[in-house]
Amino acid sequence: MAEITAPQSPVTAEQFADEIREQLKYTQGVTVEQAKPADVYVAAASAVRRHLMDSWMKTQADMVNGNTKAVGYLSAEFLMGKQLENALLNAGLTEQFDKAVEALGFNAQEVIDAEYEPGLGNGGLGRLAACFIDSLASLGVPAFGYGIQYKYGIFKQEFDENGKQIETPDYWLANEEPWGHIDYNRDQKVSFGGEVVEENGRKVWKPAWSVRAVPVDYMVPGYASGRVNTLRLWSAKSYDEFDLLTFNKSEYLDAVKPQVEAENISKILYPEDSTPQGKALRLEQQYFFVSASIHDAIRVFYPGQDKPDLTTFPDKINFQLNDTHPVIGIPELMRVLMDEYDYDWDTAWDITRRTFNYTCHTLLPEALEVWPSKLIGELLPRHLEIIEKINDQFEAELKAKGVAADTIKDMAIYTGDAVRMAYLATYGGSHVNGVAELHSQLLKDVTLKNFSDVYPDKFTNVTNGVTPRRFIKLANPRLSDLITEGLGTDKWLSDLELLKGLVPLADDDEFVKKFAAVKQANKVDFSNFAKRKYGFDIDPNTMINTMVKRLHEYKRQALKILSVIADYADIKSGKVSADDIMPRTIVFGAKAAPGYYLAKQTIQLINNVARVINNDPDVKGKLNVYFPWNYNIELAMNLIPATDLDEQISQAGKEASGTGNMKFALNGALTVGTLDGANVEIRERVGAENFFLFGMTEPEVSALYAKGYDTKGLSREYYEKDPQLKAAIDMVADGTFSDGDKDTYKDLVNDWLNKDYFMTLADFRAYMDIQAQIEETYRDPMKWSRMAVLNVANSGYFSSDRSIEDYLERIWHTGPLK
Ligand code: CR6
Repeated sequence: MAEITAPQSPVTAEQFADEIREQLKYTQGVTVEQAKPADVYVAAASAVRRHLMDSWMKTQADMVNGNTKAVGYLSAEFLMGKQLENALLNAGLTEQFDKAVEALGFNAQEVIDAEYEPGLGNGGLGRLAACFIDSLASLGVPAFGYGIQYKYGIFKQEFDENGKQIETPDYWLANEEPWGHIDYNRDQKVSFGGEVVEENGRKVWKPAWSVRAVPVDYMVPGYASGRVNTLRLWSAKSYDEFDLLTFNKSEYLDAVKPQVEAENISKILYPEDSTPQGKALRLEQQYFFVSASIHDAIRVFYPGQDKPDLTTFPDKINFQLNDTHPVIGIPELMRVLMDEYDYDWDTAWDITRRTFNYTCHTLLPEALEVWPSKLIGELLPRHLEIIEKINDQFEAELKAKGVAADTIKDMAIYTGDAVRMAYLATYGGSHVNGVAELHSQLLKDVTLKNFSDVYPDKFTNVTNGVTPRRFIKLANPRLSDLITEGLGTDKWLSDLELLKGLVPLADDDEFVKKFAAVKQANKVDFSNFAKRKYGFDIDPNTMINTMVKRLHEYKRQALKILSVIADYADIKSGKVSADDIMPRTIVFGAKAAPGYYLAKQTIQLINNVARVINNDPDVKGKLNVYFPWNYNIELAMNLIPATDLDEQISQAGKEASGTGNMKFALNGALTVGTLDGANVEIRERVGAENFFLFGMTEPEVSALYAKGYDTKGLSREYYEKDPQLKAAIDMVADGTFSDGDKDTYKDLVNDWLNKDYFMTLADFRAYMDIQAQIEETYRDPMKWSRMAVLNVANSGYFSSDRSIEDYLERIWHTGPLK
């Protein structure tokens, strides 16, 4: 019998059933007989919250009274996923729940399915924030997640009859949401606009309008740590609900205008990912949650004090800036310290610099936010003054260090017209980190090179990670059981490096067969899930080949679909017999930003390739493409454990890290990928022989740009020279996937042949070659499964617990609560 260390609650299933009954009756006012699964879900959520309450209060008290510095993770996105199963796991109530719900006459899965998934993030960055607060709690480190409770999360994706993406609003709060507690008594006032005047020799900001920031608190239970941290998401409310005078004149809409305007601030998550959004509302959102959070932290750590000693603030809490979105917090803390608490500039600067650290998540220069000075001046006039002064001080410092004048100019935080938030963050905080080794290196060598030359010690790396609780234990219970059996303990769930103990089992045929059986059972489950949810008929006896991530040119979904088309063209032209093809099911999941034209065209193409191929008897059962819409965490948790082959095929030097790659490796999928982001480290750990590497490296990419690849139209040469590539592109151009219409994809085709900035065509041949090698390997099931076991065994490093330990050591210099 394996050693079990998972949390165990003292209550029995009968007691838990009584607690659910009680919630149903006294809070919701429904009998068990009247209750629907959605009622039972709310009742169970409330019941599990009660179980966590004492730990939550104790964690907060210990945090304020103890002397362990806390972490404030400031993030515009927290992509949490459904909460119930995770809360049950961490409260030790999973089994009790299953039995209790059944005893009440319900199906546990139906109750779990009743939860609506909150989508308060775009993709990797938001999900990383969710993994990080899970790990902080699991390690017992006192922490707050601070963000925005958007009323509408990332849009819901549908496809129309032409395969085009349709975005519909995601009103996730349409039904009762039992997890967030709205704490009207801990609100904060956040102001905007107006002007700065001099009064008695002091600068005084006279704002024009204010909104009320109301916190909505979510518990963040740790796994086996006894700790529960807080995710505090701010919701914007108006101070002037309603103008009665206007209302009485029957101008109803005008009467609610101030309310609507104020509440707009937390209305919607910007559906953008790695592209700029010069929208005033976005800056309002950023300032809104950061200002409220800073004031909140002062309230929490200096309770009841009018004149707190804020020189100790950086010893109470360190704020991590998750990308540039919260960087306005730097001038805000300066303003609070000087204008609200009377500190002089130098003291305020010292406190600020010691409080903040910055994580950069991109290499695309256009994704580093730059705000027009005019906009900041209108919205936050006092902050613009402070930013100018920070810039003056910065320039003087650079001069004193002997930096050349034109370099100083290149490094300007404030250019007159604009404010560069990444530069402000780099100068204004203690540390800057990238999210994978290659990325951190490129930040130092390219993106922030001048800064790293002057402040080399500021720069560090923390490779991303994912939480094994959600992405192995909850997503893949079969594999979890097998790992526990193989290791003789379940301790790996809080110490993922223990997976290394599975390495010898890759040579144990019995174990490898069990492992393959787990994968097969997961594939059957996924096939059923896909039938139920999408009406798809996925054959679980084919290789499941997955590409899920935001749709972006640099990620190169186009490369994948072109390879599918090339295979299809080979069969249609008789060059290859369908019988020789290894049966494969290709599954895509991806949302495109609503304004991203080529990304949306790619979605349309994938959908139509799926339509044509899946209906063609010539390739039936051999080559299938499915594109389940609205990719989200629920779909990820069902698809990842069922995947044989994962695609991480971004152009080298563009994907900062990737975190999907880690989830797949940990669930025993093999990866086909470029030397990019965290792929590099995954491959290093799982072994080059257990990873399908292809394509240009980052230096090769740079060299090809230098030759003028995208400016001189060099991609066309690849098209001309490679008949297979030519056939695939011609098939897109000739209307095969658009009912004969040659215009549907003309912009996409034009881009491939004349620009192809992300070098899809240049990597095509290498990609086709590696796919041939993959097929050959897959035909040997034992070999494939052994490789998969070694992927799991050697991926323990990619736990977000390890990432957080690196942050603790390299950046935050704090640890678990005593
Ligand atoms: N899009 C990176 O592109 C990384 C995550 C989390 C991203 C991705 O490679 O894994 O952050 N960047 O670090 C941004 O969102 C700016 C992402 O999710």
